Amino acid sequence: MEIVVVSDLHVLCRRSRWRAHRDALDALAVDADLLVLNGDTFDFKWSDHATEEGAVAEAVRFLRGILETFPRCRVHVNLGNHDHYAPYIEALDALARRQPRLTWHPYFLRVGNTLFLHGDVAVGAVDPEQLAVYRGKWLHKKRPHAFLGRVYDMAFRLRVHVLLPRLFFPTTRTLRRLHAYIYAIGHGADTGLEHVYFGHTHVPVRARRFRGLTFHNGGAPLPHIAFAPLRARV
Ligand SMILES: [Mn+2]
Repeated sequence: MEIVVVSDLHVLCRRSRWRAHRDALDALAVDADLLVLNGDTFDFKWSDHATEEGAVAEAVRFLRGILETFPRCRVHVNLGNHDHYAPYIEALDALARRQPRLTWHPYFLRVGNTLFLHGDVAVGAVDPEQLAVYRGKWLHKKRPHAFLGRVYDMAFRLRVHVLLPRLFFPTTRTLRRLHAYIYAIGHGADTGLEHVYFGHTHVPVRARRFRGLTFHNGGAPLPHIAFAPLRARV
């Protein structure tokens, strides 16, 4: 089974360069059996839409477009923190009921020897209860004032968004937390798990071995950060 996985597109956020990578994604996913959108596919916190309805409608259009572009491919959506957003979840669930090729889960997908999860357990939420509490804060998240958006635009020009994740998410600590969470949900190496695909940290991880598992993170389509959709054969 050919699987393509892509994380942290942050569609809806003007700072994301996802459009520049769409052709590469399309080329990779054209003959895939499954496309995994691995969380923060949409960024409702930093959406420029005037209304939440507008933002949700654009997200649904994007997913419909994906399903049309890859007519023989199944599409699985894992939520991340930025799209663990109640109005979107309702629309996503409604779409999945109408589209048998589309499935979704708030936290993860296991296929054979491979686990896909967003990776926000890296903030320190190393069991399902802690992660649910963290995600709960995003369900009805209000958008910050437009001024803060402009501050972030400037911070991006200064590459703060490149430096801070490396500070907050040193890879060994991230992998230690992912490892703890994976065992807490009962998907350890003892169950035949070999590969873990995650995102969230915006720090690329290329097939790093850690305590019996191999971890992969394709980065994020943000300026000055490496990004690539990844291919997994399961
Ligand atoms: Mn995230």
